[in-house]
Amino acid sequence: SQIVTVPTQPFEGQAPGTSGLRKKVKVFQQPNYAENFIQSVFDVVSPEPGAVLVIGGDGRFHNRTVIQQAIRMAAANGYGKVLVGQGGILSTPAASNVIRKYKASGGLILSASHNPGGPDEDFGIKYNIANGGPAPEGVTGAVLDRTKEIDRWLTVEADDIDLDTPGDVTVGGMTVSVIDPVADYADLMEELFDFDAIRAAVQGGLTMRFDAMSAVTGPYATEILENRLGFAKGTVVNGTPLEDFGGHHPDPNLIHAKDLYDLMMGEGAPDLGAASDGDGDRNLIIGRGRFITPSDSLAMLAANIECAPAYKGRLTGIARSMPTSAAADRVAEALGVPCFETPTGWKFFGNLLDAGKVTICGEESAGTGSDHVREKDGLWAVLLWLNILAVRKISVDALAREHWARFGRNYYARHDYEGIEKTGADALMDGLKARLDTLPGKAFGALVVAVADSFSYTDPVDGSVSANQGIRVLFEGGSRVVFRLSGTGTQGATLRVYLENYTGPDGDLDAETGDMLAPQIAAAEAIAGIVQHTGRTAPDVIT
Ligand code: VG1
Ligand code: CO
Repeated sequence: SQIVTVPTQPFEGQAPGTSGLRKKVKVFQQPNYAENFIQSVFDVVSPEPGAVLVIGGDGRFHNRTVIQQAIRMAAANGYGKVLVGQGGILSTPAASNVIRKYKASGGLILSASHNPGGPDEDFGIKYNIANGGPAPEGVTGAVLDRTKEIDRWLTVEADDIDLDTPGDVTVGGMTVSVIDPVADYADLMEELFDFDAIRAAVQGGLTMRFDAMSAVTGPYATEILENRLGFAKGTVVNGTPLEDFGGHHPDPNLIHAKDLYDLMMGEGAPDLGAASDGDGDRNLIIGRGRFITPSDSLAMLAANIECAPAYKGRLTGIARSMPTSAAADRVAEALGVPCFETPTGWKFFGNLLDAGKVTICGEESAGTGSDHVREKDGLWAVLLWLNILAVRKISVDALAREHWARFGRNYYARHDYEGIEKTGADALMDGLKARLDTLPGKAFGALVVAVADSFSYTDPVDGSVSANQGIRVLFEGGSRVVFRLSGTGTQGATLRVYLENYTGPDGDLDAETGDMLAPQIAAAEAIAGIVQHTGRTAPDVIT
């Protein structure tokens, strides 16, 4: 059918950040704004005629509007087929799976992840490539360049489709299949894990609560945990995806999932408490009376991965982002497999996974995943925990204690200073960079700096270099502080300060994290001048 060319002009600031383009909904609602970005993606990836594109999102406000437009644009840009989740829903890991399973050339994932949703909140668009993973920097850089010169976008004249009815329709000569967003994903989980063992444990009294935070994982968790694994009805709470996530931040941390935390620390807590974020790629794990940091979770899952049928005898390596604690490194060493340290953001794991160099990866920001897809995967992590607990017949707390007694404990926290002035944030980072050479040998309280550098990563598969990925200050004895600016925020700047202190198996393994990190917190302030540059005397969020 007739292709319509719509003239446009570039917008400033369409740089894809750590995980796609994220802005306020109001910014995305400007005429041509989303269209410019989507067209820039299509211009860069220039799909083969007939190529398949996957589209889905976390269901937040503005999701359906952009999906309808993207479908028309895909038809005008030569795609042969679009697979779209019913209701416009696909969790990020489910989208990654659909891309891989149906051999799509790529996908558009509409999400601002853990950021709040609604007319005055956030929206986002991310492009994933044929391996199912986030576009690497070569692609995102080219998309940014294209957004700066774009002068037209392409569409077809066609009505909105009915997103709520499964089946095929035609838009501008292109087929659009509205697919069940849950079934393929749930089937994949059933292939990976020992559902019989988990079901038996549930029959034997294993209990849990899963908080979907009124975001995308509700339907997935209900199908898998309640329908397929037999957990009691009501195990999944906040299970209906809402456009504004009920007015909350769908961020599974101890602040935004406080109800879950309180439940797990109280009398009569279930065995496992878990939550996921807006788009379903993050996970929070809390045992009865025991919070597990994401860095520890990666290490504990890797150490016990043999419990899950799909991973038996095939752990080739572990990868973690640089700010993630070194707990996983000790497991890798014990298991005799390599451990890779990458910059923040899941896109850096893609090559390692494709090359078979690693099987499991994780980030301190509540992201864990494996080579089953090319995104981090919240429910996957929950199911691997359940699989391990069921097979080993052990509690979360006992497993953590056993782990630390063998490997030692990496006390860990992240302090976030959100929505600070960009000038102050840049001055803090620039000041740090300028002083890096002067830091080694200097003492801050009892801590002496061993190494201070700006993290640069050379991808071992394609040799590409990503510089400037955060400032590391490593102290003698193995503790450290890392400074980074967030690449996912939509307002001002966010400073992240990552703190880590290792205690060996013979040390105090059951201390308060805040106490164990006090020297590193004081050193971070002395080294970076956080109060002076941010005007804040305390972080907004501690995770
Ligand atoms: C944050 C996290 C990072 C994660 C990214 C996307 O990025 O630190 O580890 O990969 O969010 O996660 P930044 O640049 O703000 O620190 V998600 O669940 O928002 O897609
Ligand atoms: Co997310």
